[in-house]
Amino acid sequence: MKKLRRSLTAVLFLCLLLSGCGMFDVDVEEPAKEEEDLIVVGFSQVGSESVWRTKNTASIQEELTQENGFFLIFANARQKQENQIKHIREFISQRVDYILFSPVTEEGWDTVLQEAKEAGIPVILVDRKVDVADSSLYTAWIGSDMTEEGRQAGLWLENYEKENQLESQQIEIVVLQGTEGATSTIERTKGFHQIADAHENWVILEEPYADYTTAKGEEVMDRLLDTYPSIDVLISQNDDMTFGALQAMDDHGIKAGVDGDVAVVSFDAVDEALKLVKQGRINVDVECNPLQGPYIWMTLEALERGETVSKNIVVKERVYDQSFFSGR
Ligand code: GYE
Repeated sequence: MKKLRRSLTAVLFLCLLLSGCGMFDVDVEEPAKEEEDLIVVGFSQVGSESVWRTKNTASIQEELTQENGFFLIFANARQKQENQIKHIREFISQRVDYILFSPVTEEGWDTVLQEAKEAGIPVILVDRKVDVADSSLYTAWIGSDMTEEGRQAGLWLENYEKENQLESQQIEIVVLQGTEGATSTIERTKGFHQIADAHENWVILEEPYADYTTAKGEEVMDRLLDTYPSIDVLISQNDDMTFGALQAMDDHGIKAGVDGDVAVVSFDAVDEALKLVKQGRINVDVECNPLQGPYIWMTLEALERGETVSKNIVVKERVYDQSFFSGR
């Protein structure tokens, strides 16, 4: 591993030399001690599709700093798997110490992860998972229990139904799913169905994908409102899609939230959305904790000490509805 770091240092110094900076001050043979000791991490992030994602990126960048002993190479995949495969191959040829990545979708990683394994580079998955035949292709996954998040959404609706004595009525639901094939989408849908399927009076009208973006959320919700005249509940798998859906409801003259026409269940619980929960525009927001940087740091440090780490490292989270703000 030291060798890998030394070669990165050499590359860095070569860059300095080529760019003409400090040409006569730099001794390539004896690189600065601190740089030699940095742990080199290549990180391929899904994209910048949501507020959650921006916070997640910031959390990782804040922890994997040079002061903390890391050299982070950040790459934005712009929601495309082909970009991530390219990034991983670049990290392999740069001979990084670790590859960190949040896979945009679960399938199609066997070949490139096998290449990383053959190069002896440990892979740490962040947030989303991969569906591979051989689980030794990655060292650990750090993220949320998103099936539980989906279940929490269902349990909230169960309770809402009871409180409002709606058990004997038909409840018409639309679900805005995130990115097709992404772990967060698959698991939130699965968890919600575990509860929903036990209620005969819950009718899921449609579950279209809206890619976790505000623009898509608005476009898809607009169509759903044109198609279905009596939607009772919106389950929106992230806050950004919810922001778009709220706009679409405003445009249709439909009141969302507490005491509105459509009850709104959202996921992520970013600050901007929690303000809307407080105002009653969103009924409930199931938290997905984006602050994974400290967990990643601890995992990398443990691996550096030669320790074995857990295969699955799950971050803690909670559910926010109005009772959180009224202090009940
Ligand atoms: O909920 C959404 C993001 O995979 C948990 O991806 C993540 C999801 C998150 O774009 O906002």
